[in-house]
Amino acid sequence: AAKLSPEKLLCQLRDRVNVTMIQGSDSPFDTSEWQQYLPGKSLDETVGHLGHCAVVSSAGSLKSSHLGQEIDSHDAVLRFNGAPTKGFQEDVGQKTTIRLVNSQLVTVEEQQFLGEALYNTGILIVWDPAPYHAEIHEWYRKPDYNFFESYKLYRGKHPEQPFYILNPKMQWQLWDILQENSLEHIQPNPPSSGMLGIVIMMTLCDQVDVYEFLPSKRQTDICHYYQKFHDRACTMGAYHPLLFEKNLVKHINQGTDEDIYTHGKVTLPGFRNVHC
Ligand code: NCC
Repeated sequence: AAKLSPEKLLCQLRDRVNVTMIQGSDSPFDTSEWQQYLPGKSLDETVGHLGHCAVVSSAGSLKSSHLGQEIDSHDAVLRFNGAPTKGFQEDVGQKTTIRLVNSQLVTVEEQQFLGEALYNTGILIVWDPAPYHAEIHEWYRKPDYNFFESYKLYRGKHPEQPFYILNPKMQWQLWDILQENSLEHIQPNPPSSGMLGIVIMMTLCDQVDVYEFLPSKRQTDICHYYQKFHDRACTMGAYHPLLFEKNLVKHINQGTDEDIYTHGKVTLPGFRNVHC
């Protein structure tokens, strides 16, 4: 597969990746039971028009980065899974506008998810790995992790907090573009939360700065900035096609290599600023 130019690749992402949240009108969620749980407002309506946005990976290389102030200067900040701000403000900031969580966390770590205050700030979005280009009904019958009950419990406890379910079709639309632009065969597993979060913010914001997705000079085998645990697979990928995601993001970066090296920072245009 020939590599597309960065401009063409941005157009492919803009035109082929459909970022949508499950709505009460989407069968099989169009039941009175689901109506009471799914948010009434769309994500667009909830966030409004966003200018400069930041996506903060959970990488260990954020440690001692002192990027907190810079990250918080953005209009909106997206974080992942259980990544905390408390105690780490100096490096990762304290603003959380959106938190993207995977279904494994919501299900397997249900006690923490329902109990820990860190989840109560901002807008929550949960996603679940679906079979390749599966119909929404097929996915609904057999999700990777059955997070639906936990979602409902959380909604019952925090009815005022916007909490969306990402429409699973997005992950494979994005995966197809990753595969088409890679010379190797990619394992058929969905993109990481990191890559999904980057594309979600590109749909909502004018400009997106991504921190420590492409590792800086602080690159380390420490998996997360908030844990002591070492595993190179966190940065390079095992289940998720992380390496291919990072190559693609590098290709469409509009910032400088110096910014990657010193800040682990990549700058991407929002889709409304992509002209095809
Ligand atoms: O680790 P995780 O990811 O929560 O990290 C969020 C995103 O940050 C980017 N990242 C992270 C660490 C690192 N050293 N380099 C990075 O680039 C990645 O883009 C990553 O997606 C996930 O994607 O949802 C993931 O979730 C964890 C785990 O389920 C959650 O943290 C909840 O506990 C997965 N780990 C395990 O299952 C053990 C991880 O594989 C993917």
